Amino acid sequence: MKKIYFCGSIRGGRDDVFLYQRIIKRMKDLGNTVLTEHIASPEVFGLEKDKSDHDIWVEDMSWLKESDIVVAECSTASLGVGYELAVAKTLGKHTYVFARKKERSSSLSAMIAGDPYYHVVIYGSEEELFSCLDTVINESED
Ligand code: 6IA
Repeated sequence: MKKIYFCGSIRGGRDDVFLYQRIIKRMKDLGNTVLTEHIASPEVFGLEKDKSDHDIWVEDMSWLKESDIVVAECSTASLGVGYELAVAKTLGKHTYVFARKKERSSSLSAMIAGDPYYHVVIYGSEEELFSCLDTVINESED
């Protein structure tokens, strides 16, 4: 079972918050621990109001170091998620990046899509997303 650092957009926009909830539930149902469950909270802005940005960064960097794998849902672009992905690479974490297919390609930044370090999955349906998610989590078993 894995400790998973899940990344999803917060200040980048909350359009996919319910998708984040379903992804986190799926990872937990498979028996994993998700270190960053707050990403799926519709009240994240209220929950974090007593924490400074520095506190948030310290806590997140500590969870990132502690994690076994990193999973990011990148359909809503986020500066914070891009930063976390770069740090995850520096730390040598197995890092899986999911983004919805768009008509011609996806909206995923070329800086992530073009870096062979990342395991990138561009999915067409949520069924496909979950099937790939199950596979990558099993693949990453030590
Ligand atoms: O740039 P973004 O805010 O979209 O960055 C989102 C990513 O940064 C997520 O994957 C989180 O791991 C991390 N992050 C950003 N903000 C927070 C946060 N509180 N709490 C925990 N992790 C965060 C923000 C609350 C604030 C807006 C009042």
